[in-house]
Amino acid sequence: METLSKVFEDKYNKNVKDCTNEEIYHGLLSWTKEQLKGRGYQEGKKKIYYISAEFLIGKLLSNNLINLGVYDEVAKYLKENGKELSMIEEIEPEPSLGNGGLGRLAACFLDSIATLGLPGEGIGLNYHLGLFKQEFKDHLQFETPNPWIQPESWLTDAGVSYYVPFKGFMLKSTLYDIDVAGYENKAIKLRLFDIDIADESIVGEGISFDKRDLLHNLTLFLYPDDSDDAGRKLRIYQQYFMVSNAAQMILDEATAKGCNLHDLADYAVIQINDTHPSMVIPELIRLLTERGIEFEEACEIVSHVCAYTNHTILAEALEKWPISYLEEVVPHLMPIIRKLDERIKAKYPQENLAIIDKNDLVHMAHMDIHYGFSINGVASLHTDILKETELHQFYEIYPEKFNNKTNGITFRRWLLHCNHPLTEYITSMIGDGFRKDSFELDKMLGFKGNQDVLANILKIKQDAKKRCAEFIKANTGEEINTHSVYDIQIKRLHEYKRQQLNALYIIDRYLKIKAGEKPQRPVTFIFGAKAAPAYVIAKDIIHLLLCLQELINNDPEVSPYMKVVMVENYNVSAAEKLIPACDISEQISLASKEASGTGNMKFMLNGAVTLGTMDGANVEISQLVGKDNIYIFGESSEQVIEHYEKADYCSRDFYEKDERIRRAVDFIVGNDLLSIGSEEHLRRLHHEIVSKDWFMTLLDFEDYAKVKDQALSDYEDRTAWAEKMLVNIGKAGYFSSDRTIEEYNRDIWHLTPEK
Ligand code: DL6
Repeated sequence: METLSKVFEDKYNKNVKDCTNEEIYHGLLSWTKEQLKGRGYQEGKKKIYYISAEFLIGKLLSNNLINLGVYDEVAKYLKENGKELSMIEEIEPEPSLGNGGLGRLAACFLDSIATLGLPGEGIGLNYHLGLFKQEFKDHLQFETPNPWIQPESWLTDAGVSYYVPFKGFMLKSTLYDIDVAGYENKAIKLRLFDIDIADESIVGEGISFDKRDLLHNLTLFLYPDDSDDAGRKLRIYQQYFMVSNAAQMILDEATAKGCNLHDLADYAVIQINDTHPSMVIPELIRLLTERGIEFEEACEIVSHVCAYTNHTILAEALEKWPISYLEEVVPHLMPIIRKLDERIKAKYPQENLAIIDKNDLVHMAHMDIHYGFSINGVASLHTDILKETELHQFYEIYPEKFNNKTNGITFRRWLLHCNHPLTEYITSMIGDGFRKDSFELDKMLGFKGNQDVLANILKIKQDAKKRCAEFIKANTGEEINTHSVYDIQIKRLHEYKRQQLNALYIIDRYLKIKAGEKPQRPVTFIFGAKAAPAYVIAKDIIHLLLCLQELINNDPEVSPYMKVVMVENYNVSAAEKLIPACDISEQISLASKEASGTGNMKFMLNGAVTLGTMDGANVEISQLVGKDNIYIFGESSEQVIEHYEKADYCSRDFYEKDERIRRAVDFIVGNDLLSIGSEEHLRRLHHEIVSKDWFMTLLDFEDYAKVKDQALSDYEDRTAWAEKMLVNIGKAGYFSSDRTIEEYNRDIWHLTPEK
């Protein structure tokens, strides 16, 4: 730690003992950046360029120290000098450069690409303000700016710039790099393009700003509110800026290594993460033709370089841009897109295969599928649904392009960093091989009947619950009972994820307690979620949860038996505190709608038991742990898809026929909640559930309540529950993103790892 001590002396002329936590953070930041550089970068002839509009990297200090293999040493050195690394971690601002699963997956993938020694880079945008900061006032969500870039940060100016052409003007980019350390391996770079003239001062009340002021707003926000035309066009500006920079850089790097452009596929493979980067296809074709390659050959070259990952089957999330918007923003791409479409129409005249449809909408995913060489879903059920239903017409013509890559999570962040006690315990039981070969976790299963091991696992969970209660107290002001069951649902707020189903269960339980049915053990229902600023019903659901929190936690007759807490400004750092403490992991999306989920994997790895539908990766979790170690409820994806096809689901029927459901739903607009919350929000939500309920909440209510009650009752047999925890931990090895990235490389990228 000599070099580290020297940093504090040189930078502040002080001994570490006398430094403030802020000074220590900044000293550690510059020291860690040096260590990362010293490691060197993964190199190789062919590189993977993972292009994504989101990289939800979270705080980086501790993760980098872990991957550099110096975490314990640094923590010990600080302790010896009277400082706590956990306090220093708190100083770091969180880069929230993503919304949820898709962005967090991209961050996990970078960690695994580096760890496996693959030459690669992430490419995205350097948003000055990450996903908004969420504040609760009057039981409502408000959004405020979320800056994360300080004068000293993880960003390094790469000294690289490109000019990006838009209609009538050019924008010059600046490239910033963030080094991502491999676990005990070299680093790779996350490359974030920016404009120097972005201006945070144009942000007005909340997060409002002039969406047409492109010269100042282009890289200001992750996902500008796209509920109006100006917001949607700004997205196209952002997306094109990202991919034009990426394409120029990729071609430059390849040519510098000796590529003659005809052989680009030997130098570069591009993973298009959802459709946000899809314009890279016509942009690469444009640049190749500018550099003298014939259009037909350029199409052929690009088709061997680009691969597409689909992350959703929600129709509204599959981007379709009006031609008129593209003409306005990137007119030079439209002739190329039209030609790409004509080539397809000449071969496949069916309307549902077209890139440009009869309403003049450009289907970005269709372009990816026709002109990419691989298309993958992110969990086995999701890929099956893509093949059989959503993208069936494409599967019929390109069966060889379709493949599944079940998502994964990096264990460095989601176990080693967020749960030191469990990591140390596992290491003491099975050695540290699991850190590099996650399947070694399986060895934990050998201790299934061992009472001491089970008791230790329960103790580790209990300690995590205590730490989590402190976090909740600080975040929400609520005191929670650490001997209650922690039932946790943390994820984006979306109707398909069905936080409202959980809310109805909470109301039902509240009514039972009021009627004298006192449960033997209290339950704490914990939520964390941000709603997209323009998503009205999602915000209404947050309002309901906050009103329930107020009502229930302040009712002396009920609060000893149950509490509700909604964590404010849920983000990666909050997830790291909540996940180790969870008993029951709520994964209750309507079957067929959650492409995969990755929170489900983080929870199981930390010894929570899943309560979920047969959706996304829950299906694979249930196959791995077996039915005794997971709680499954609700209709299957086949049944749900059939309801949609026949249009035979009517929520009002459930509401009218089932007294229990009606009482819970009507409670939303009863006097208890109306006296706390806003009538407008609560009535709108009530109406939505009774007369629309697009994601079939009421269909699954009865089974959900039954299975959840069963889980809560099983929790009382502490030894049997600890066995379920052990099985979940032991079987989590499959969900390491190292496994996922190995599969991407084996089937799609074909890179040679550096040893
Ligand atoms: O693949 C990562 C992640 C999945 O785990 C989630 O199930 C899925 O919802 C998410 N997809 C998106 C894209 N848009 N939508 N909705 O965020 O990807």
